[in-house]
Amino acid sequence: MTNFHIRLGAEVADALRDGRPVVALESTIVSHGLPRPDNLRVARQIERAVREAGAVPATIGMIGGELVVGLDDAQLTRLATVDGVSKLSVRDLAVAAASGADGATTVAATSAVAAAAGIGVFATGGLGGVHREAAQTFDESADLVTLARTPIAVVCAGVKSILDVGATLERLETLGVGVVGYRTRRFPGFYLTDAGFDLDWSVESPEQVADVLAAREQQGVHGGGLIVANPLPTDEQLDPALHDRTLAEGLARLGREGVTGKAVTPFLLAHFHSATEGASLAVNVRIILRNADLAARIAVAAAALRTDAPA
Ligand code: PSU
Ligand code: MN
Repeated sequence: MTNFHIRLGAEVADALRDGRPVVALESTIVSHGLPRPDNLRVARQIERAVREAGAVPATIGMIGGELVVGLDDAQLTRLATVDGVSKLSVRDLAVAAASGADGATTVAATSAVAAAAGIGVFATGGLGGVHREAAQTFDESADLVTLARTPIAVVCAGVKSILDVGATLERLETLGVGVVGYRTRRFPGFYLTDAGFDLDWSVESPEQVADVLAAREQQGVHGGGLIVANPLPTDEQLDPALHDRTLAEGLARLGREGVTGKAVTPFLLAHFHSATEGASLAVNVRIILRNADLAARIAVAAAALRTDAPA
């Protein structure tokens, strides 16, 4: 293969051409973040949530070396069910393409590809961030530095407590990535409503997020990403005692089993899913569906602003 251009799914291509709302979705949560067989069912549910809120879903991944924005159902099924799907960050995209690989894109890779394709809003569950022990291991997700240079709004429920949340927020500040709480001034902790840190800014509506994006573009000063942190309501979070117990066990297993590098995040997520007997999975699914809905409403508001704008 020598044509390595990004392929747009037909529906996504039409929507982008017509200026209709599109929401990017990542595929690493499907291949590496959620257990089979729930992963495929959930991947389809996420796309449905985007549609129900009025936008076109564009799940991003690599099929046989081709980067696809708007995977069709057969391609989504392939990434959810075939063994040997690679986890692709930004640096892997070209090598994987030249190797003809099947791959799932992380938040970093999805953001970069979505922005390159002209998509401005992205929904996921949780971002990668600074790992605990990062002072020794230097393990910090490429999600952070990629968002520093990628003009996209990412709707997420913060970062998981498997990470060092405080250090992640400090790095986001250093890197110049905007962070706003959606109807909150507290940063969410994915499974938990509140990770224990204050935010400087909150927004109250999808329209207000669309205004932030319009302001960024018109000012032409800041080209980086915006994190829209959307917490679960407290009555829907994972039981905090169960959460703390499971986390302590998972971190101990990491050390005992010598897990490092890009295997760390999938390992801890799988530990949560099995150790909580599905409770964390149910919470994870609620988070993603809520984020998909909010991202779609932001994309709708942003498209309306573009239409209303004087030429
Ligand atoms: N956080 C989650 N679920 C996930 C991930 C993060 O709650 O599945 C995935 C995302 O694709 C994210 C990646 O971009 O893990 C981060 O991995 P790493 O820490 O190796 O950068
Ligand atoms: Mn890492």
